[in-house]
Amino acid sequence: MTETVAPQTDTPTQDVPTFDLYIAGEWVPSESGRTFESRNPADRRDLIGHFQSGTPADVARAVRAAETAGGLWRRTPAPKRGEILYRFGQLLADHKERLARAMTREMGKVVEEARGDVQEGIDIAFLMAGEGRRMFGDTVPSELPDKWAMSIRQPLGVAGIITPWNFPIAIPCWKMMPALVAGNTVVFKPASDTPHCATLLVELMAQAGFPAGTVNLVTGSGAEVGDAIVDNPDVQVISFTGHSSTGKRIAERAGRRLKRVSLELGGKNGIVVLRDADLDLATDGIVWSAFGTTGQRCTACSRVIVERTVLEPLLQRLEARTSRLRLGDGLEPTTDVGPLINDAAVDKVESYIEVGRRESELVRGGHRATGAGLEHGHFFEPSIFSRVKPMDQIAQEEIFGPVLSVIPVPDYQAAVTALNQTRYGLSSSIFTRDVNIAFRAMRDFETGIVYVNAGTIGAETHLPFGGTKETGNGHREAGHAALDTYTEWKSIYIDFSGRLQRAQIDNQEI
Ligand code: UN1
Repeated sequence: MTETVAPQTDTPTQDVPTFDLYIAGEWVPSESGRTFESRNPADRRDLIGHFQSGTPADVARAVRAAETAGGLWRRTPAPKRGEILYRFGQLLADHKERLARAMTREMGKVVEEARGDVQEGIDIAFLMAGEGRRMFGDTVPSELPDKWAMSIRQPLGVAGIITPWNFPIAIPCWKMMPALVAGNTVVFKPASDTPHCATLLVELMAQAGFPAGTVNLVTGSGAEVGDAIVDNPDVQVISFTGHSSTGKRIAERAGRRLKRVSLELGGKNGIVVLRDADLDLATDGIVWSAFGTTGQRCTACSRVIVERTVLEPLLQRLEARTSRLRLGDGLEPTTDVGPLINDAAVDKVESYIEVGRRESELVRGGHRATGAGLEHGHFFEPSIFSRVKPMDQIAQEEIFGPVLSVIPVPDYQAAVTALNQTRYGLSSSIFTRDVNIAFRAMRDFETGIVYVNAGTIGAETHLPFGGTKETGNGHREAGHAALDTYTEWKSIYIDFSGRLQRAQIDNQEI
């Protein structure tokens, strides 16, 4: 890590690299002539690089390139497209360690988790590569003799991919792999906090052999680049993961043009712990889900809903385990919890701590962490509130940091009510040894993902990922459900009878 204090200006310094946009198979500067910085959240003195501040004109160029490339790409047989995805997945695997370390440096998660993030990219690349040889449609009998009926998936055209910083390799891959294998081309706008990861990813995509123009990278702000992608009439589908308010705005703007929009938004994920649960196991699941990735996952657990009779023993375990978590640079092998992404995130967490202090009882943490080695980063102590009520503000709003609310309830039924009393519905979990209750929970929990005797994080790439209510707008990522976002159905009828046959009219009664 460099000790140099880099100036906070737009002027590239000599020893810090400047990265370009990737449009039509070429690395090119933005027409703006401006750049922005990416810095290490564990040590703000560490300047990673200067990145192009893209503009609407850059987006227009990228969309034109994607449209042009789409003509050939959609006609390339899907198994051949899949072969490029296989090559890309293998390249990700070959470069896993380098990417993981770059990720930790740029967004802070501990390197073991960063490896998992890259692995998720590899998994979806291989899964979608296989879709090149499946991509099933339906072949059904016609109601008329000598007539064939079937449906096939067709690509939509240009996909606008707008991604967050918390899974800077996995989430772009979740979106781009199904889009590409289905025959779409892509304009990719990564979060402004993680342009380096995005650049490394696109470098490998180019190396894997995606033809020029099929993948285009435009870095820059949401206001300049994101909005231009959403508003461009030649972008047919937008996939966005991020904040709910941004997602709603995107849906409104895109709705005016009847664009397809897939949204993956907030969460307020809860873990229910019943009196018969294995409390040590539950503690492991809660601590991992609440403080892993410093609480910055859409799937992070921010609420524990516990049957009152086991509140005290569970709290004791949670406090003991949390007090042993070591904060630090995620590249250090001793670190359990890395920094928050930026200053604004620290301010937000701190303001919720104040809210929580008024509403309930802070039993652990609650401060910015500034000990030795932490003074130049965005560190915050893992924090626990107890005796939280289901409708308290800290139990309702997404904090996206290491803050856990423990909510005591009298019984299972009250736990279900509390769990579902939120506007989000991404992930949930229950710890119990009672198989009947476990099955009831699978039925009763109003979330897109339910875990039994495990935490709320760690979804695998071959099942649908997404949530109910305000977590999204009904679409799912990952699994073969992901193809639904990036394709539309075409139904095809082939009449080989040699005469006019009228459906619904000429089909004889028998
Ligand atoms: C996210 O935080 O947006 O299930 C994605 C998980 C990860 C993906 C999280 N596989 O926790």
